[in-house]
Amino acid sequence: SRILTVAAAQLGPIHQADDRASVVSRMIALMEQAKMRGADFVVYPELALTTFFPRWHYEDRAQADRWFETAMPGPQTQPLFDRARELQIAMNFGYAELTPEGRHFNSSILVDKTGRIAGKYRKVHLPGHAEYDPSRAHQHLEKRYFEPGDLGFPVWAFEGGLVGMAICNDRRWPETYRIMGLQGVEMIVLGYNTPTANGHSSTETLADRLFHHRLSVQAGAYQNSTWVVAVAKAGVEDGHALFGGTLIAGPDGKIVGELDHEEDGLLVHACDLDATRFGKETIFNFAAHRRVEHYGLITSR
Ligand code: CDT
Repeated sequence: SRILTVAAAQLGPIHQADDRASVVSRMIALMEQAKMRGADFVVYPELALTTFFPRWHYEDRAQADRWFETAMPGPQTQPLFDRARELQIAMNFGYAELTPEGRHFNSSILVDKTGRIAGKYRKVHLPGHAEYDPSRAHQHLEKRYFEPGDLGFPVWAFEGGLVGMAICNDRRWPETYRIMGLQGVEMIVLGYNTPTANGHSSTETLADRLFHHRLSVQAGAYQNSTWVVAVAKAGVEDGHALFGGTLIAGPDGKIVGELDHEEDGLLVHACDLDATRFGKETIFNFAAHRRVEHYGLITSR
């Protein structure tokens, strides 16, 4: 067996007034607990350093640039990298990326135990809308503040396994998992910020929304025989609720653990990467069983 002990590090709410230093110190506290519990790899949510700012409409979109990082690590995130290197723990977290060319992405990075950035992913599936929409109970302006990711869905040889990343809404799309599955992925890490209420529906319940979250993650795990580590930013941010549901799904699609609260907290599991072999060599042996001659429509429209 090849064990990668992972700690899903859920963050509770981050309000607009919470500065990066306070968030980084919360992340370091979770990292230290993760290390004490034997974790090799700590996984934080989407946009881990800030409030979920796409809920706020800025007429001048440049005003949203305060939520973006222009360097990684930068002065405020360097302590997180330093502590990870001291503790010899790998990490993944999401952040808003502003490139030197002025491009904006919803990004996620893999940082190895030496503190080196080993991989970067930029969110491909951006939900929501680009203009203020009065018909919605709340705004979800990811299409205003980010452009779609331009790096595809790579996987990396990382901490003894093949690891890939996705971000939030990506988890609802089977293509996300399959592209990584085709590269032999053994663990997908994904962070999310999902509103507790559907901005378009007053009948969809929290239970419905958690069901769709689990359904998506479990199906992706099973159909590609991979571990999936799904980590929430949760709780009520400046009056806006995000659900929890941080969970780890195994390569058979079963949930091995799930958090039941919306605060900062850890879910630790020793994931056997060799447990992905069975599915990959049998029912989901892609080379033996896929029929790509019938799949053309998926990429042509
Ligand atoms: N952050 C993110 O992608 N959230 C979406 C909410 C979609 S509602 C416009 C999600 O799929 O969870």
